[in-house]
Amino acid sequence: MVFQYSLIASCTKTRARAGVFSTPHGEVETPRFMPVGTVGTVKGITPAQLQSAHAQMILGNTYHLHIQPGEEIIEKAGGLHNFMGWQQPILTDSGGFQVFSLADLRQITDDGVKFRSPKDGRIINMTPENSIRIQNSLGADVIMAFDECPPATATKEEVVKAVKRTTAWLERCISAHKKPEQQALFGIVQGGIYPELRTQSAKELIEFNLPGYAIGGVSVGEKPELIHQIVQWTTPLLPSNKPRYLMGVGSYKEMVVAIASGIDLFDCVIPTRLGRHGAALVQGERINLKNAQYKEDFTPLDPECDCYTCKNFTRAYLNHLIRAKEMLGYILLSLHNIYELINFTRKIRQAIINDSFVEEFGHYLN
Ligand code: PRF
Ligand code: ZN
Repeated sequence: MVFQYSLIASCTKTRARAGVFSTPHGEVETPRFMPVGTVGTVKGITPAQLQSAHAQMILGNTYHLHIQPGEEIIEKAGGLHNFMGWQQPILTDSGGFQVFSLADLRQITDDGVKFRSPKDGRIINMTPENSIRIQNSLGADVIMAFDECPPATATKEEVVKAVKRTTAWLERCISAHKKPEQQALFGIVQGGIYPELRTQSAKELIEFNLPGYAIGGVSVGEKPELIHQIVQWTTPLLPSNKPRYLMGVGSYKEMVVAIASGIDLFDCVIPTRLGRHGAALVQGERINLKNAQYKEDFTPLDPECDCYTCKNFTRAYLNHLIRAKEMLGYILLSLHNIYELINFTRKIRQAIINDSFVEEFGHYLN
């Protein structure tokens, strides 16, 4: 059945679980990291390369795709899958985070968010109805509710307001959603660093019996310990028979802590952003390939990694490409970084199935 979450195995020592989420464009084995393809491309990486990195679901952004090229063009192309040549699952974020973090001159009301387009300066009115209409045109398998994500500096009163708005906006998202059979609408829990507000938000959202739920409003500048507490507090409040998605988180420790609480899905721009800056994730550490120490290092980037980059090229070659500012260098590093984070979640999934999650990954939990 489409949008079904099937449990495959549960860890006996934590709330970690392995599952399969089915979508119209195929299955997503969870827990899993999802690469970010903001403007309809995972920067520098072809769909074939994404497949070779075991990507299953990738992200797109309503905010960016609405500004450029516009959802009309993507709809004419037959939807985002056809437009970008990716026939596996896609999730689009609602813009509810990007308008708050990227747009300037924005004006937030109960109706929605008005902002100036960074492309041509025209005023864009992003509302729950508009976000869902755009996401219906883009045609992703999973679409996200239009939420209000307050910054870490927000006062408690502002977070109270954001929780209220997020629930009211969810109701409007559900009414506006024209394709519930083809596209699963996920709700997003807000509530900042306040357990009682997280509880209220989760309780209000699960009343709508949506096919999946996300935790938003984390990793917005608060301390890592607070991220862990929020996730540990909120995740068990979400239905266990639906996928759970922690938005914008993709560091090793945060993912392990979240998985131990029952999170299934993650996304983060970190692998491609690091790659574009000449850096790689190697056995849990960030290394800068521009460093002189790699000039004559004829070993693979990560000898234990099976990605295309590590199987075919040396650190010396990558060092040369980055120093020469050759685009292949950034591409090969991005590809490795994506492979690395997806593979990290694949290894965790296998450990959950073997019931060795705590033995293998428990050191991240301290
Ligand atoms: N809401 C939405 N997208 C998001 C977030 C959110 O709170 C976050 C928070 N880190 C990342 N992406 N809609
Ligand atoms: Zn690699």
